[in-house]
Amino acid sequence: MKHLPPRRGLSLLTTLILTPLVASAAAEPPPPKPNIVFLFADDLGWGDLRFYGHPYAQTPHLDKLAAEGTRFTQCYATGVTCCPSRTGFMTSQFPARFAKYPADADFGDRVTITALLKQQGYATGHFGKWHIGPDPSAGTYGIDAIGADPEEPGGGRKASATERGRDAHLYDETVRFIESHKDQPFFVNVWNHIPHAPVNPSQTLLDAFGPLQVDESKFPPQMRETFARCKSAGGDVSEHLRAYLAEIRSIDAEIGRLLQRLDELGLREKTIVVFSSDQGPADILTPGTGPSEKAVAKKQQKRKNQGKPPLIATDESNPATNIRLNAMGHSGPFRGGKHPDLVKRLSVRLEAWKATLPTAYAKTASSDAENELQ
Ligand SMILES: [Ca+2]
Repeated sequence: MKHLPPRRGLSLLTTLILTPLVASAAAEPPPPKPNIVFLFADDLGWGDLRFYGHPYAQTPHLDKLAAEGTRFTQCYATGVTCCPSRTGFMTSQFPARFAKYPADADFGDRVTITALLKQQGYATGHFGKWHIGPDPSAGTYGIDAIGADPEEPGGGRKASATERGRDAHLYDETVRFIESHKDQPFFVNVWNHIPHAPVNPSQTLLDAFGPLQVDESKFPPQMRETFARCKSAGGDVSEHLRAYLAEIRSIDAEIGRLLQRLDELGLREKTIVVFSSDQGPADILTPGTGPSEKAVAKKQQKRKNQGKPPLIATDESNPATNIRLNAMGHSGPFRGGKHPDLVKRLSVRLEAWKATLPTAYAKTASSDAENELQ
């Protein structure tokens, strides 16, 4: 057999691959482009939804979505904090490939899913949490409409904006976006703040869990350890879990409203809806203990040095009412979640990596590692 020169071989290969596609495209209309709605929760645990086994969660709309769709039971996030995980989703790149923390420095020349879809004729939108660069304005990453909330470093949002919950407004914006673009393909990121601390639902939302008294025997040992830390800090397990579940119930209700609107617009069969969390649950922030507490303390000190107000308003004199204890995320049958894995593993690797870098660059890497604790 006579071998072709490499360039010719590549060209032939390209021709062979493309020819059937071109022929197919000439004979048939192009396949329809599905709409895509990507629902992202922040710090939600694997076990925080009813259909993944939480004994008290009220998530009927997500349960129905799981029953009617595909329920994934094994996947990996690209980071154990917010920005690194979102970097993986937006760029398909491991965050370690970025020299700078993308929340501060953006994605540089890396291609994003939104830019690719924009090139394919999609209307693109992003509503809610941002935390993926310094410029949340229309046009960034090929996104036509950005409704990013003003946020603190780390992505928290303090107030319950309405009785419906602190993320209800972003579903209002998303529905308006979909209504405006219902006659063309669209992609929309719906990036919730819930249940990232501070978890602080309205009384209306709390009322749904009013009678709940937690039976700790319904949880695996690792969650009972969380309950023990809560109690040792003066907290009431039932009270704090009620608050946590009330916020999750609020986004479930909003998702139900969004899905209903898609049905009313006749878009059910044209729309892919995906729900995910960015990583595992944060540890409860018991005063003075745990890696999450240390990370928050470091951030608080940094903000104090910069003359900025504290991240989270808390009543330090009364830990039983400290809303930081409301972060009662459940990892299901697993251990770990946000922060702990990062502190135990990644920091060690970064230290080894720094030893191979020029001094000036190692300083940047160290600074970025500290930022990732957000
Ligand atoms: Ca997160």
